Amino acid sequence: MVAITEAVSLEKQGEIALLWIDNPPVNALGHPVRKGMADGITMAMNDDDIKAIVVICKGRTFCAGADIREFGKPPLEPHLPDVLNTFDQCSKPIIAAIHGTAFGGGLETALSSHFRVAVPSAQFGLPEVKLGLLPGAGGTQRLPRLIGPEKALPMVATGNPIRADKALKEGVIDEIVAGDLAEGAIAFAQKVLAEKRPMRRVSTMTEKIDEARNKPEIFADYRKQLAKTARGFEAPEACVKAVEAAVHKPFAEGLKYERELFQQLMSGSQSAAQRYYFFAEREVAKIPDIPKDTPLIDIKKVGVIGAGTMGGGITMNFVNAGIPVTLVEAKQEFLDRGLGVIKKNYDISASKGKMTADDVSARMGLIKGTTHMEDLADVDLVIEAVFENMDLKKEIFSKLDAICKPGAILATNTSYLNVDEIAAMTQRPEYVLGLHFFSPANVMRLLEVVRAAKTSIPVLATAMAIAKKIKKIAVMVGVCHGFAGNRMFSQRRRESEKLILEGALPAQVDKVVYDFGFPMGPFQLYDLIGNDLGWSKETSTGDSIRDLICEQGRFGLKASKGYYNYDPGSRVPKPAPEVDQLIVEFSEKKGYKRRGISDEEILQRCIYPIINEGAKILEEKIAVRPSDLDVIWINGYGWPLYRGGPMFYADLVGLDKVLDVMKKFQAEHGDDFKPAALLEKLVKEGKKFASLN
Ligand code: T1G
Repeated sequence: MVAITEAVSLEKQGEIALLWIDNPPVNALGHPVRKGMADGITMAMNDDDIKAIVVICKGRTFCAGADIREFGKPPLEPHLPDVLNTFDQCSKPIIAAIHGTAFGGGLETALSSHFRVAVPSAQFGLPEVKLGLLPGAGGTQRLPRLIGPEKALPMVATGNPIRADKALKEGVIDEIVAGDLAEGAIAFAQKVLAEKRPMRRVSTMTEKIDEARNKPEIFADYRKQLAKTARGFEAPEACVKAVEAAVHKPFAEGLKYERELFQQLMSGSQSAAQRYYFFAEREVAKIPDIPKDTPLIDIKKVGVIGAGTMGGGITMNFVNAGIPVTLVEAKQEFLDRGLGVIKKNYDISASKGKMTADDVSARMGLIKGTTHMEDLADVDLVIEAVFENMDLKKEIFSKLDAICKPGAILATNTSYLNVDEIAAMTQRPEYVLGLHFFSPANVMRLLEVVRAAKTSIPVLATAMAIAKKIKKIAVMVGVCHGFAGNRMFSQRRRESEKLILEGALPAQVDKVVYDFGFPMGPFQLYDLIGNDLGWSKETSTGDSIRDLICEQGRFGLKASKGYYNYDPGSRVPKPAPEVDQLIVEFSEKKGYKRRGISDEEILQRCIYPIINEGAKILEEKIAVRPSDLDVIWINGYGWPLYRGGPMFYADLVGLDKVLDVMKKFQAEHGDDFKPAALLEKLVKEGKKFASLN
């Protein structure tokens, strides 16, 4: 074994050379790897004893892509496209031997090789588009040549990976290797030599792209699909353009065009935001005072109290991960209804082919329904998901403390309430915390782990670990009204409701927020959530727009009318002039002189208070770092990924501008806009929120 660089070595086994890449944790194609690959191929080319080359990686995976940490820094030669052209032009067959995740530049390395073999568990993907980029080392030109543009388009423009069996079927790889990968790859290389197989340079393949040349509908149809799923994102369209170029341009020109598109995206704010988010999503798991090796509590059985929307969704998360759940409801009829909803959800997934009927029965078999809280005596974790009523929660936690075994973790799913007060109802406050799931709990990936004053380190570490097991993105937050996400959300709610009193109407506010990149505007969202959440006929005063529309039964989508009207069964909001009229009359009755409000003011009043509240949350140490708040807003509230989250966006706008606007609004609209001390401090010091990450 000869070391070529610190990350690459060459091993000779007879006439086969193995080019080993060893760059933990994911064999990213950083400079030492690129240089080692280039020099290794040159060495193998110059060694007459070597007849074929196997490129293979140590550790957990084949190259998982370019080293994202190098982006934004001056690129060091050799550049990956040049290295891969060396692979392509090599006169000796190169076999890529793949395990783990051949992603991005890793898959491009494999595509530049002449043959590809893989273990059954390997995955293949081009996730650059998720970073706001596109494959920049020939992937958009080689993949369509290998499998055709129709199959290449979704891989390039969505970034979703495929498994080895599908890769074999579509022709991405030549063989699946059972047993040891290195041995299998060597055997394959020997077969190639023995059979004198012709070199298969993907760059020279034309059959699949020739077939597509007279089918413009391939790209037209795909663009129609993208318009719905990738609204506002720049990278997916660039991906389509690059794949289209593979069909219409010679390889060298296509490479050049791909490089141009790559550099345009790399220099744009969307890719900066999406690359930032990639690391932000991983940072949330790193909590300064929780050591990585903190001993965890083994969660073998879970209890959920409440079989409503939240309790049912929470239950599904755990049984999906193979963890049995005891689901408690006060009355059998509510329990039966809750179990019925869970079963229906699984049946829908099965009807879509996402799981088999056996999967459905296996998961339902993991749920034990009961109306006796005593049945929670043997669970390791209980999650209370009952109505948002503090007295009820306190009563439940007092009972749980007596029923559950010592060492069982007791969690509340409350969205707002004080977890310290709930913990005080038990003799085990160190085992009490909040697990705030977002609705629908079996779909939304965000989970706020609410750290109460006395919650212990092992309990917190266990919560973060179990969250990962049930495929949630867990963000640690502290105790305050609404923790982090909802506390920031309430700022936008207040402003949206004030704006329609001052002169705007729901449709204008919603369009501004929708055009910014949210999946829907505030008023359409309220209709979706339900305008009657927390409202009751008995206590309604008729002194707010919300009260007035609820008194008319305009509860929202579920009533086919809210701020908007809805056709039965449709979620598409239709204008409700009667509501607009109600808004105008009510605001004038309250003495508002309605005025035209600019889209810019609407956007700033819906976004900047969110940023300002985020600054306060950081001051109070309710959140660990600004990027955690961005992860919360992207995963819990639909903040557009290509804008990086409220704190990233604030840095992009300029904190000095945000501060100036907040002060202007404070003068015009009062102390709701009083700038956070942290915002003032950062502006004074000429720093960004990023300096706190
Ligand atoms: N560059 C740098 N670091 C990376 C990395 C990468 N590409 N991928 C992962 N890491 C770090 C990550 O930050 C974490 O670090 C550790 O590795 C484990 O990652 C030219 C331009 C491979 C499926 O987008 O999808 O190629 O927190 O926690 O859950 O066309 O990482 O431990 O310090 O995610 O097992 C394209 C991104 C790049 C793949 C493993 N490639 N990575 O998941 O572990 S652009 C990607 C992943 C490109 C070319 C273009 C996942 C994974 P730390 P992890 P995991």
